[in-house]
Amino acid sequence: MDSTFRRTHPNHLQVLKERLLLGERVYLSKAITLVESKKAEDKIASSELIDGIINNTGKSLRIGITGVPGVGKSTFIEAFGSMLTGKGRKVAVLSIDPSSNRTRGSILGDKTRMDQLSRDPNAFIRPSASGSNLGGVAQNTRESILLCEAAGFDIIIIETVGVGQSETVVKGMVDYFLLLMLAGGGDELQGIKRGIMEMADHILINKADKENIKAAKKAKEDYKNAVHLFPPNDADWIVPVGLCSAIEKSGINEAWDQIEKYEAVSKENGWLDINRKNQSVEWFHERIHARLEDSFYSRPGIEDELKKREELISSQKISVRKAVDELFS
Ligand SMILES: Nc1nc2c(ncn2[C@@H]2O[C@H](COP(=O)(O)OP(=O)(O)O)[C@@H](O)[C@H]2O)c(=O)[nH]1
Ligand SMILES: [Mg+2]
Repeated sequence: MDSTFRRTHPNHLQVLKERLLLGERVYLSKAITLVESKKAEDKIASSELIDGIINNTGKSLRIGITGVPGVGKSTFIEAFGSMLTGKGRKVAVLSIDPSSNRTRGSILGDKTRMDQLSRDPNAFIRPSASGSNLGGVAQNTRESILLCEAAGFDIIIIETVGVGQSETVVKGMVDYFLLLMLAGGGDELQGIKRGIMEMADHILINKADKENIKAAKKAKEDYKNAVHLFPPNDADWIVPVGLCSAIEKSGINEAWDQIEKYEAVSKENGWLDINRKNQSVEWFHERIHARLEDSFYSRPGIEDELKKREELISSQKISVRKAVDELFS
């Protein structure tokens, strides 16, 4: 949100809140920009905004989508999201990218893969949360989810863009975690670590089309066998393994059927609720850690203080314990 907006609207925050609650996407965008801002005054306004809409949140189904770059996540979301808006749902797509050196170009590249969805009045696409600090990115995305919900979006899709740590972070903010895979990736599961497979609520082998079909069917059986060996998950849910082609739009409806089934089962057995409560408590502690770190490293003169002690520690003139004690005394 720029300062012009603020100057011309003395009650900018109230206006922002009202228009957001009306589901106006332009204001949803502005609200997300506000919570992503690092400016102190914007942080205060963000807190007030989030606080003011908190009773209008929590009613969506939050779905995380992961898989190696190129597996077809964006193409899948285009097909899947359009199918959902066709059923009258309102779909928001956020992406999470912990890499700092990502170019604006690749963000736009993603956007063009969701061409149809980006023109759909019942969809909202925001590929912006990125940065080198994963904790900060996660915080922004979590608040963006709340803002999307307040704006009436009832399906929130989080696409992981970066690989590595982001899967765990996304798993910690969604109700359902969908892993896209490719057939013929070899024994090492295409760089997807076993841990990530164990986090999945659903495995879909994408690009099951044309000459790829046979290999995809074989992969499906292999993954099915692999999934059977995993310990049962907290949701008491047997992880389905399916096939799809995001390009040919096949397997998309079947995937949604499974997700609806999961939603029904996990509402019924209480897991959806328990999981969200656990996630909020985790988020709370994460924020405390972040605030402590922030306030420590922003102390006046802290850089010199640290440098001085680093040297003393390197030359063994002081113990690490003593150096830390001094900083907190
Ligand atoms: N044959 C085939 N190609 C696909 C399919 N889905 C995606 N692709 C292609 O795979 C490439 C990567 O897709 P993209 O959606 O950007 O993958 P992402 O990096 O996981 O988001 C693009 O060239 C897509 O056209 C599919 O179902 N079948
Ligand atoms: Mg993508």
